[in-house]
Amino acid sequence: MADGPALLTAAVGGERRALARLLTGIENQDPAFRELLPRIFAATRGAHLVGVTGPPGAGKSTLVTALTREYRTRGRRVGIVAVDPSSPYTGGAIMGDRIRMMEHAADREVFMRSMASRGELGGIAATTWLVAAALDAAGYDPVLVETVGAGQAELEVARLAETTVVVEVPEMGDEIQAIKAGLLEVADVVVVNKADRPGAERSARQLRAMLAGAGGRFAAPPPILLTVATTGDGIGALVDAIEADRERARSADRALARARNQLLRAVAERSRRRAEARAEWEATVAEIAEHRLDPITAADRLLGK
Ligand SMILES: Nc1nc2c(ncn2[C@@H]2O[C@H](COP(=O)(O)OP(=O)(O)OP(=O)(O)O)[C@@H](O)[C@H]2O)c(=O)[nH]1
Ligand SMILES: [Mg+2]
Repeated sequence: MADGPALLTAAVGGERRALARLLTGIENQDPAFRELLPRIFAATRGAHLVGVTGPPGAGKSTLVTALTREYRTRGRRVGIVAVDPSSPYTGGAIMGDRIRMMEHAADREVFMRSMASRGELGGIAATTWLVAAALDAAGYDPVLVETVGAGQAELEVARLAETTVVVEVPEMGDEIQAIKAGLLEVADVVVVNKADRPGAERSARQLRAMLAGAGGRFAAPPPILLTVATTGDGIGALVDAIEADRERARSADRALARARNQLLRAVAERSRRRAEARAEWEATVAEIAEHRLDPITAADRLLGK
């Protein structure tokens, strides 16, 4: 990477090709871009960072497209990050996302980025939100991040959003319940999409009961909205709900919780890398396997305590 600062300046100035190159550098965790991170953070303009997550096929991409349309009518420039699902049964989603997003492909005020999740735990969450920060610096607001809420890594991505929209659909099978419960914990707004299908109202009632049963975890239970992403029904109200959450997301306690999560992720990831890079890593692993050393003492030793 020749001139990072110049690239950042160009990206912030609105050059789409510069922005694309910047995002690639961030995504690849290119060491040259490491130095740029403080500048990128300093250049952010306070965009609303919105996560859209939910089970495979719930209509997240269609919903993001519809949200983009609505935000555009409100005069907003929209950044989109789609974290490609790594699970095999959603393998067709990359193509699907591209096709749906073609509606906005010619719109200069919309910037879309697809990211490979590569199944690498820990790295994705941090990288995704750095890409979102770069889109913020380039003047996009909101930045919408789509992830499949299927695994721990994806849940971490959702947790790092300012406002997390959890997308459900009517009449989901029982096997989805576990995912649903895990996802609901990170929801600021809940959407029952595909409300043109039977059972949408009933699903909304069930979700309301689940959220009420969660006890004191929520200051106030998240709103539950019905949408039909394919027709745009309910999308205006959804944008209103997301906008209403923007201020709440910036209250001191939520902002601190989010920052604490970001820092925890970064510390965990960096100490893991540092430990793994030590020459005695493999020998230490063998010592633990042979019960000559316990893992806690080993970790202290590797991290230089
Ligand atoms: N009937 C109906 N179909 C919908 C609605 N929203 C999306 N769909 C359809 O549901 C299918 C999946 O939509 P996607 O937007 O690709 O879903 P997704 O959650 O992004 O899927 P993955 O990224 O693969 O997890 C597509 O065939 C959509 O046309 C809706 O409100 N009603
Ligand atoms: Mg999708």
